[in-house]
Amino acid sequence: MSIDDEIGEWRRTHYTSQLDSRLDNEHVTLMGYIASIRDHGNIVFVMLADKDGEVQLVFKRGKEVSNNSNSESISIPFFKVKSLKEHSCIAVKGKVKVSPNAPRGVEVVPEELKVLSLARSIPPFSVYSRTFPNLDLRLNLRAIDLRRYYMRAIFRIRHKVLKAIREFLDKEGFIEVNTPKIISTASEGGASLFPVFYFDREAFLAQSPQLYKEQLVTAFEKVFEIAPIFRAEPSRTNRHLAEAISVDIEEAFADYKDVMNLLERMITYTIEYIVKNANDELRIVNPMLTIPKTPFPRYTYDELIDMLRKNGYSIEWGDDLSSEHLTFLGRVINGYYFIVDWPSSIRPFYTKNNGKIAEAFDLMYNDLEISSGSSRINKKEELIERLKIQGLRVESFEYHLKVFDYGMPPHAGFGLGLERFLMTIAKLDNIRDATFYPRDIDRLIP
Ligand code: AMO
Repeated sequence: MSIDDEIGEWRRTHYTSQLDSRLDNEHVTLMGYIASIRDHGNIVFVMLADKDGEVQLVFKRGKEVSNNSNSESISIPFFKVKSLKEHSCIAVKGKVKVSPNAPRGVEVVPEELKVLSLARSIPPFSVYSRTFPNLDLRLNLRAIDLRRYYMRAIFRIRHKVLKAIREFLDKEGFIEVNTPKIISTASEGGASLFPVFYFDREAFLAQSPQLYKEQLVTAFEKVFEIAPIFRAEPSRTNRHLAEAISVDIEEAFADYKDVMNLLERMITYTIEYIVKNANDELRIVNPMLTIPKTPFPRYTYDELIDMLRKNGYSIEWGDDLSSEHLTFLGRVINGYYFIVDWPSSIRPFYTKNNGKIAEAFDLMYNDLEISSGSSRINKKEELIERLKIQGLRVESFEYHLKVFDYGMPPHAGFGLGLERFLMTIAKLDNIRDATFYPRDIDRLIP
């Protein structure tokens, strides 16, 4: 038989984070889930967690009979306390007591208890466990996995990172836009597209907002979008998702050096914001986070090719850097750094170049690429030429090319992978922990 209660007229008076010694002897109503239970027979300690923190509840046997005149008496049948399981959702009305030994310096002695949802199963990890190696098991129970304080800290940092980025770009005069995610043509080359049925036609999920954000600079000059990008990445790595969040910006009357400076300032602004405003979370995930020094080092592609060759790697000019190359570079160069002036043949068709070298950059953190960007081609004929060189069908891009007939300003921009940036801030080994339900070649459910 279920003992679940209804919330009824009860409403929370405080979050656990608001409880302190100034509330000694006050009556409070708390709600949340049970983080842990220590049962000592006649006394049961329950840690009640809510979105911001936790507090200890002390249930004592023997004070459970009430229903008479004494309103101070406690009316909780002890079998109800004994039936509690971790993760159950409860509400209590009770009295705050100063208790120097309790985790918050206060505890709460409940006088009434509602079991709003009694847990039927207990996950195989505690909310206090920092790591739990079986990722599949965690992902199958992801909503509950996020109750772990470690995961909660990551997601709270994620929220603050987004807040800081929006704040920064707003101050810089950018406006936030949204562009279609169902599209007719590739923007980043054809290989990694997800096809979808679109009424009676074939369409694709957007790999990036690239062409649309370029078009938007004609009217707004400075735009940004924070939205999903879709990549049919068949590889199983710790840094690729099939659905990721990209922070995209595009700016008119600017080149790649301008947007590199902007990106560098955006990174440091965000990290400074996190260092100042996410103390509790950093203590759990990355207490050593420091604000990186600027300017970030800039290496040309040529310099790195030389460095790789001198260290025994065989690489032809024009080859992309492989994960093996990046692993080596990440060991030699630490923290954030730019790789600039790439061969144009390995950059997307819209990248401005002199025929050989592209005005393009990647922002790296050790061996991890977290952003890439470039100056863009703003002349129609040049863009048509690049489409042909890269073997793309010019007709498929007519809708985009025609915008260039009406005065397209010089412009530049970048895309920053939110989950990858979060990996650097929260020191994550696996990108899957930077997102709720990672989509990859093996995972479509939940
Ligand atoms: P690019 O393809 O390099 O550039 O993507 C930009 C950034 O997005 C992130 N990213 C990913 N993150 C997780 N999983 C993936 N599969 C994945 N793919 C990309 C990376 C990467 O640096 N249109 C250009 C950007 C621009 O020039 O404005 C673009 O999409 O952090």
